[in-house]
Amino acid sequence: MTNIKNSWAEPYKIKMVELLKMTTPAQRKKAMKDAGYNTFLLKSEDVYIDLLTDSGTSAMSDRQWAGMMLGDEAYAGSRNFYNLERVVKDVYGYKYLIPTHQGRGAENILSKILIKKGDIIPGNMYFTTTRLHQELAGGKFEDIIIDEAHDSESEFPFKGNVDMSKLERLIKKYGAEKIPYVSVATSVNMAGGQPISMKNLRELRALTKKHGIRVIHDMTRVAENAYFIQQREKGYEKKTIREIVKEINSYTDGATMSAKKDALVNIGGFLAVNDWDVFEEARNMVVVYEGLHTYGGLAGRDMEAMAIGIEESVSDEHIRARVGQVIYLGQKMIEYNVPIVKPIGGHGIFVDAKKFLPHISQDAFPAQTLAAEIYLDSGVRTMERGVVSAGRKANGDNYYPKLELVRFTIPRRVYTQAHMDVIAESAARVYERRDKIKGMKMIYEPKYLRFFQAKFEKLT
Ligand code: PLI
Repeated sequence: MTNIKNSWAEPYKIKMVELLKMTTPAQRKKAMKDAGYNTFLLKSEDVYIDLLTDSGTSAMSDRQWAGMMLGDEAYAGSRNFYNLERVVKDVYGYKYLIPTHQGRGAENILSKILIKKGDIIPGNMYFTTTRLHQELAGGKFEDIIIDEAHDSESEFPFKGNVDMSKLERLIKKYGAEKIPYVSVATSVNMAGGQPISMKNLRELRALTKKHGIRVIHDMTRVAENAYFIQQREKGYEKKTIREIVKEINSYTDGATMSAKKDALVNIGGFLAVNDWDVFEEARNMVVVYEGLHTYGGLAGRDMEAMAIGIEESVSDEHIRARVGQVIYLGQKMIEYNVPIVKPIGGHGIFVDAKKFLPHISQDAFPAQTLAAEIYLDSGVRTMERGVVSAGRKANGDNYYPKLELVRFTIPRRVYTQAHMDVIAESAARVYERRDKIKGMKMIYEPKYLRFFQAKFEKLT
């Protein structure tokens, strides 16, 4: 009896299915070449299992779809806005809400309000759109995540933690008045979906309070972070995900949210703050960039689906199955000796392309190459999270991130365990023939967020 596992299973059953197109190797070869070896430029109908992102790709529940029918499409004062406002206050604990079309809409508004030219924004690793909005507003991002986050093999349980000594050094060097806020993410995306601990958040709150610096939370995947706190941090074993999420948020002054992830909707986001002055300015600015402050670029039905999705996202059963599926895939990859970032994170498996393809230099884009090879093998679409995503500094030099990763991102409530097996087998097959794989050169590079639209050619 003692050997019987206590498995998780999905806390839902399937009511409708979407048929997938299977492709031949020849079709994939043509599609990949036409897409300039950039998985972002593939047509979705040429993809079998789509692990490009967990953003906006979740399956909504029957309740969310029912909520869509209750959309109040008034230009001003939609009933759905007030529902969303109530849920954000109740579940997340922030006082004031400004809806936006998605996360970067909130980042734009917040950066414009809080950042002045020459300001420094410390953060626990960059995120592409977040850093770009900080830079466009005249600020400079400084990485203050712990060193372990840059090491794919470190098994430290909270690799999303802020290194307080790095933050203290920045405060000393520039002065607190040059730091409008610390940008702290839960489930740090670029580190592999790694969590920050509650203890670290408490320490961050204490230090920033002493210096009068705000903490702004990128809460895109806060519920997944809460799961790791529940599983790994002493004192939180018996707390619910909902309680942990609320406590995390209580150590911060405001948040930007891409509701397309945790909150289980296909579009939507928001800015939420506790400070009336920031709210007042944001409420005014949102009219310029998104729409009136009671819809912010969303339809009433989108806000209703989001309000319901937020409630579903903090259920313990949901999160256990969600992260459980990611861990299942990661363990399969480990069994096949595929080098992945450890510990396994919350929203996907991050394969270490430097270790997978050690013969390809970072200038020949090992992660971009590997993402293309996985697609060619099986029609599974992944994405680069390495030197292409990192982009260029203001002086034009490339950023060379230590982590050169391919992200196998798992959409929520979409794929089955059998899909996970097929994905791991594809990674293992490509790993077996890794020595024969050559790198690529970039033949087209757009100015902003180049990873979305860049094109490549295979080196011969
Ligand atoms: O894609 P948006 O504009 O709704 O959200 C931007 C955004 C902000 N923060 C974090 C941590 C993200 O992961 C994020 C978007 N992520 C995408 C699209 C992804 O594929 O990971």
